[in-house]
Amino acid sequence: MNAPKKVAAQTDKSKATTPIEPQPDLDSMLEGLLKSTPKLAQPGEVGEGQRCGLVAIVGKPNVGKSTLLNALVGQKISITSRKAQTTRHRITGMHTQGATQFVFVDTPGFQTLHGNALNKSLNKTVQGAVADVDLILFVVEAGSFTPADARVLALLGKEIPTLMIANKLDNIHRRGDIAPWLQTMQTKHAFAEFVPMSAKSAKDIERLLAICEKYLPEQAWWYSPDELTDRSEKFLASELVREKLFRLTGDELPYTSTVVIDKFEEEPPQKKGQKRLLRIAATIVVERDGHKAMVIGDKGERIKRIGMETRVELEKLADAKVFIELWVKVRSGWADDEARVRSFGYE
Ligand SMILES: Nc1nc2c(ncn2[C@@H]2O[C@H](COP(=O)(O)OP(=O)(O)OP(=O)(O)O)[C@@H](O)[C@H]2O)c(=O)[nH]1
Ligand SMILES: [Mg+2]
Repeated sequence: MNAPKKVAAQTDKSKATTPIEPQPDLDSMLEGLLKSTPKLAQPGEVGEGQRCGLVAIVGKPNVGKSTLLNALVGQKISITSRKAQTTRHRITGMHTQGATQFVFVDTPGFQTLHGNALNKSLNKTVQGAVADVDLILFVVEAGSFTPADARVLALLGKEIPTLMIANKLDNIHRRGDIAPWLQTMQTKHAFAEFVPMSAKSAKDIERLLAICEKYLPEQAWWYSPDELTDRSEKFLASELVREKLFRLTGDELPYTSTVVIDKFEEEPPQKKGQKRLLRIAATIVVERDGHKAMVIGDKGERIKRIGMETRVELEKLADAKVFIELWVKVRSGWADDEARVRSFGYE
């Protein structure tokens, strides 16, 4: 689904892009960052007017973009796993706080290894997402900058303010090592600011929201303040199945498996006080017979667990009772076949 069109007003970019120089050591640099970030308005304390804008989250696979989106939104709407190439769609997540509505866009990790039809489609999604936004969060792993990161950076124009998010800072044990690295990052692109952080730290997320806020134009909100995503429950259901599949199969299952929802029916509550019921049937599509056996597992244990974990999480997310039935099908070569990639819901 497309993100909403922007309304006329634009950020005052001259104000917004004042660079913050990395300091010789991380602590003083973070202190500098903290001093430079305005406090967010508190709920109910509506300022001079509303602010609203689009913030794209981009980076190579597996740097933590979706983890970051979920933390910024305050609810899990984008699936994550320790495998690269988890996200396959552009996913919009909203966060409304004080007078400001942030509209974040999570994107697939930009692919540089294989040029198959699936990867071409994923890259097109990334390229589409960085055009016409107010701010870009370019995510890398703190202390690392590889050719794959450079290729993502090359997609970004100079005219949109871009923050360098050095994520997974919690993995860096000698913080002092990060300062010289940040210094070299200054030569890679005209970043508006450098934000070393961990997507898993609530404090860092709050700080990042405060930094992002000043780049958003003053304009009316696009969504009601309680909306969290533009994605449907049906979409979230298929994504959750894919997440459990990825997480429960370890490294042996190639990333080219996908999930198709065959049935998604909603029944109203039978009695007062009961929840509505979602009846779902989904097919996991894999490339080989061997993969099918892997997904099913010994005596069907694995597929049962995928279904059970999906149900538990979806029941919470959708506040409904869920019945889910899972099937596995083999469709060899689907990820190389452009028509089939499209028929499975990729752009
Ligand atoms: N230690 C640590 N791990 C993190 C952090 N952020 C994300 N991760 C982990 O990194 C892995 C990848 O996270 P994702 O959010 O799925 O990464 P992604 O960039 O969306 O990946 P793709 O969708 O495949 O491009 C997961 O195992 C996360 O738990 C962080 O700040 N610290
Ligand atoms: Mg992702």
